[in-house]
Amino acid sequence: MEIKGKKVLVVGLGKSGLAAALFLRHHGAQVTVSDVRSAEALAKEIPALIEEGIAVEAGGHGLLTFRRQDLIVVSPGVPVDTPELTQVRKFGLPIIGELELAAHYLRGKALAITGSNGKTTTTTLCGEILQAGGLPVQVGGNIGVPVISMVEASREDGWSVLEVSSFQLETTYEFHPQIAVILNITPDHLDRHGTFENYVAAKEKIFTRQTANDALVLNADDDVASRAAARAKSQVFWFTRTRVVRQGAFVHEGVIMYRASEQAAPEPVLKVAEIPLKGAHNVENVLAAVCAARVAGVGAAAIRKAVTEFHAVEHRLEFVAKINGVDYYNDSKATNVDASMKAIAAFPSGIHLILGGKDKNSDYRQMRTLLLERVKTVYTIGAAAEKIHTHIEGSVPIVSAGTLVEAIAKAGAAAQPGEIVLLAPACSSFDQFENYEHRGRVFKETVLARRGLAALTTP
Ligand code: UMA
Repeated sequence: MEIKGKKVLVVGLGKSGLAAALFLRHHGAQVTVSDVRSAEALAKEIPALIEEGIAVEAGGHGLLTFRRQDLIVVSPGVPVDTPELTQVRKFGLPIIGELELAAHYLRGKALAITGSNGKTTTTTLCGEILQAGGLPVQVGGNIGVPVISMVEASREDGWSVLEVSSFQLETTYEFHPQIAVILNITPDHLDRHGTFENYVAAKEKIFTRQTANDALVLNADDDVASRAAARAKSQVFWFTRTRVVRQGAFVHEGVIMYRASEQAAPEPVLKVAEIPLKGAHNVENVLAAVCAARVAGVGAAAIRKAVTEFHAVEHRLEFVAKINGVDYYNDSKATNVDASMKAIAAFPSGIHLILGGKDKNSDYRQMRTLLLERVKTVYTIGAAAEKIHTHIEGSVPIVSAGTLVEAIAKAGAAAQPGEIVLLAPACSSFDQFENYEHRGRVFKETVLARRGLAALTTP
């Protein structure tokens, strides 16, 4: 893709927009950045951009600014139906995402992982396995490192392990990972994509450009993800906890096995009991990583070493502290209903569950049975509290807490030794926090302060 001398607009000045703008400028484009945030809010970013010769439009998107361009690069968080984008699309102006831009420049092979849940854990794990296997590897994408900022360090003989979201995939056209993984597809981000079908279609773009030389790793236990097989031109590898597959990874008598093809004998990789992560969903994540890593050429011994030494990713069912016999877990990354249910399913009973935040047009009614089975009390927080209350009323007791700090105080006071306080909010964080990491940090800091206090007051 030739960008030298072209007029390029970057929409959104978050992590992706900043990295994309600098990349484009360094490659000789005339760059403008447009963001809805005010100049004051962008005071940290603007001077550095001006110094680089990048123009900045702050405080809103101007249609004229959009119309003047040769190319538009959008940040993942910018909806594709933003009015200015809809307008210029009519004139045939190319609009791509930051991932698509990066795909044109990234050297070496890509292992891309998508799914509604488990992406961050599986991406991190894949990175560690490939590294243990001696392959040159870098990890990034939705996990927090814009792919465009990985271009410079990418190598022809190396791998980029990428967590990719539906937001990023929606604006890709040539993105072509040699290995693509779809972990699962359950309703999420319906506020952005409108319908579940649109969301699935965005996810499936991960393999649209794949050929017969590429591999698509799919969850045989997930109906929606499985259906992708019919549309793939690449070789499909399956992973499953519940059956035996002809090609892929599965569990046999407590051992994770990998089978390279129908003709090949299954080979043992590691025991399920050796996985150091909690929850059945993490067995799925490990199966997916085993499968992808074997396809990438990593041997079973290196995989076993990396998996057994792996620790939970921050904000993902992360153990924070035990206070007066109560365990506190931070699953701030559980930003949708399915993720929250997976976190609940990791504990047999006695859960004090903190739910709420910014609603994503989600249906919380699906949680009722599981709540009855395992949860003692729900503590609601944030903008979605009322809707959650209406959806789960009559299942378990609900305490309206308002804020996270208040919810921790109330749950901590009610929980008995042996019980769990779990933040698995089923919502995004943007009503009360900068992002889910911020929410997770507030949870951890509040819990740790409580532990300090408990230590002082316990004789
Ligand atoms: N903005 C506009 N116009 C709009 C909307 C937003 O100007 O119409 C501006 C905002 O004012 C802000 C900027 O765009 O200044 C934010 O852009 P962004 O939301 O794309 O955020 P980035 O900081 O670039 O982070 C993005 C991903 N964010 C989203 O997808 C919402 C990060 O994923 C990702 O880590 C990062 O790129 C690096 O790749 C976060 C996320 O929440 C973790 N992802 C979703 C998820 O996991 O559920 C998909």
